[in-house]
Amino acid sequence: MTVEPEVDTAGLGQIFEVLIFADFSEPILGFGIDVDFDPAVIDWADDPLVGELWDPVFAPDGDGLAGLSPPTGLVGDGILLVSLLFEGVSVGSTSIDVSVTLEDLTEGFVLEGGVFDSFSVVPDDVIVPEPGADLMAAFALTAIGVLRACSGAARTPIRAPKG
Ligand SMILES: [Ca+2]
Repeated sequence: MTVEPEVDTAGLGQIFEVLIFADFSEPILGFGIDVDFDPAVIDWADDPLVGELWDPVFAPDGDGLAGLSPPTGLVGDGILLVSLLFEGVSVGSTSIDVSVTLEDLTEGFVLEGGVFDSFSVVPDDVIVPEPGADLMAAFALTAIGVLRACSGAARTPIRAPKG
């Protein structure tokens, strides 16, 4: 599985999407996962959407991160599992990772015969930077703009009074 946030850095209050894709070498009939992140840095902005190749199913832990693909299962690369919406809630950085709770038998990747497939995850990180960093950059750009405007004005020839 790969975790693919649409941004590397998210502003405070910025809502951004994170997609989770999987490669299946054998047909997978259903999946259930958990998504792990630091809730002090980012938080859910909306309910997750299960990829359109799956039928969303009830997840006992309430996170909605589960889908089924009856009757033949799904096989192939780059299959979208879920689309997530997060919001930056405080300054910091967090990894976004995927895991499976072993005691929760609705989580994992189910092969024909009801056995679970093994899996690996490539997590990713999202940073919520200090808002001051953006303000300083904006101020610097404004200052450069003002300097340019001033030097431009100085180059404007001053008309000599007629007469
Ligand atoms: Ca779950």
